[in-house]
Amino acid sequence: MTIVLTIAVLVLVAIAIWQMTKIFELSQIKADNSQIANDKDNKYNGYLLFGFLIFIYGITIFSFAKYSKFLLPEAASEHGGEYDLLMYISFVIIFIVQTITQALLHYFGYKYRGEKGKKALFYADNDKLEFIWTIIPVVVLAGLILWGLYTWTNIMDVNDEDDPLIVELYAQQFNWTARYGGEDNELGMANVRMIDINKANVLGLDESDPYASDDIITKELHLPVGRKVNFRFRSQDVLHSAYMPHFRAQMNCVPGMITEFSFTPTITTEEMRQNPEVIEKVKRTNKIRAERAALGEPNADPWEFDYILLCNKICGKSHYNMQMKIIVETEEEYQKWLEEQQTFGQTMASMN
Ligand SMILES: [Cu+2]
Repeated sequence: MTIVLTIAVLVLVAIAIWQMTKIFELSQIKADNSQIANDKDNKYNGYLLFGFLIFIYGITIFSFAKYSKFLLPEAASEHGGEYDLLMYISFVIIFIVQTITQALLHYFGYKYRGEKGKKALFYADNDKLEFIWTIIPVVVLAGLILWGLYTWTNIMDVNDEDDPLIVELYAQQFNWTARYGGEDNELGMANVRMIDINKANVLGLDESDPYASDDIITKELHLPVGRKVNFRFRSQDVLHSAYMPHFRAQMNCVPGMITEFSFTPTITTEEMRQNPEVIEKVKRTNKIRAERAALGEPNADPWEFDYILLCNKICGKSHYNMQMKIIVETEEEYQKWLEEQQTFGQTMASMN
């Protein structure tokens, strides 16, 4: 409400100033009513150009200083570094080109402003110049694209080398479920048509499939550090997208088909909590939370960093809250946790 009122006041003040200038103009008898820009106008507009240049540089510096802290911490997966490097190099190139071209654009706009008696030079073309400004972007863009394609094929190569852990991520409005292959590391057959809520067969596993009985269904995603994980994604209802920002991983979950993605986690949750950027972020968040607690507002409990799986497709009204905790831990911790979980066979047996 305050924002609406503030905007209304600003608009009214602007209208008032505009009206007053008009009255002032009318009161000047010897006003120059010509619509053609004179040297003074052109010079004035030239300076405004410089003003605008300072504005865009200023807002860039301001954004770097103020918002850099919201960037993700170091990548927690093997391929993440490669991905980040590609992005940062692209950023740097865009930044440099943008800084130089904007300065030139605004400077020449000022330098060649209209002046009485000044005539534009007719200059048809210059092959050498055109060659230079074509070949430089071609080389740079081709380089970026080829490097991007190379990185993309590397990242998207889902194969069974290095004994990967097989995990299914199952999406539905509005939660995630994980399924592990169990002892045999092999997922049992599943289909949404076989979902049987009465028997707690929430993922539609084929009860007659021998691979299914040792599958483990969980509501938390535990991953052993240093082991490759091959994810299979399914969706029950609409398009979802499994987004694991700290691992630089995202894959759409499409009803009626299985999509795949693979990565190797390299940093445990405990180690990531010691990362200086993460410590800073936790500190900032908990400061806000402490303020909320003092005011008796909700969501005020102290927060501890955890990796997270988010839905990154707007899939319905509770989309914003479709998330699952990811815990990266040592092999021993992971095995210990796994042993505490019930297998699908055990769940079924307890239902009968
Ligand atoms: Cu979703």
